[in-house]
Amino acid sequence: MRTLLAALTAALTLGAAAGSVPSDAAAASQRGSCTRHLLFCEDFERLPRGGPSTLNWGVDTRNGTLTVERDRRGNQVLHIHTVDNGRAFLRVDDFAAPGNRFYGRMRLRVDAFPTAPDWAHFTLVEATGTGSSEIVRPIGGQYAPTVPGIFWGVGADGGPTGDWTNWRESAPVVEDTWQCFEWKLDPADNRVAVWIDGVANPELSASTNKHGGNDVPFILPTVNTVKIGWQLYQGGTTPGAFDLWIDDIALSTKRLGC
Ligand SMILES: [Ca+2]
Repeated sequence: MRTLLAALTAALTLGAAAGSVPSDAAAASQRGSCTRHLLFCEDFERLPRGGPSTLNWGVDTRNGTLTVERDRRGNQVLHIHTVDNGRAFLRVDDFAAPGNRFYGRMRLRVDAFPTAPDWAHFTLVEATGTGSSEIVRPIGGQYAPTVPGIFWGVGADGGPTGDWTNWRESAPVVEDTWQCFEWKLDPADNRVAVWIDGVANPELSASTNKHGGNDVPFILPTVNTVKIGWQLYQGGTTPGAFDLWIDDIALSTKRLGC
């Protein structure tokens, strides 16, 4: 089994290096990616196509839809569609990580990011829980008209640090391309970290006294809910609707890689 896993890992790595889309699409269509012990996993392979029907996660939408689709290779993915400032999330309820420390991983392709209104702000991953009112947003971004550009940034809202998105010019978004996003939430120093396509970006991070909000400590909640999808907060967007595809979602006590 170990040899098989090693071979699979090697195959996946080669696929990633070759830039196939997504890297394990062919393999995933046959065996799925939920093969290890994980806190949560969804590869969409066992779900009927169409509106999601599962007991493993919930749906949180407003002016948005979630649809399980099959791509050209037979791999199943989640299509997220929202209109203007709508939202559509897959919601993991009753989540609990040992020691409140966990990693997340997903593959993602976004058709187009907002170029209006100015400072259009979007969130793809949100973690909430008890003990702190911070709504932690490890994966999100913002259109910055001053650069101009659209950039990823760690953010939060709802807590003492306020509403902030620490977008970084070192992390420009890439449209219409499958990428792998990983994040970590660690109660040690209340640290948030992000990797894109396996590469850590130290600017995509937050910790107790180093974050993008008010000058007060940033404290992670004991996470019991994780939402993955898309929300944009301002109305009057360009484009008028948003489409993205997500696959191979996993939450784990260990970093999974891509
Ligand atoms: Ca899949």
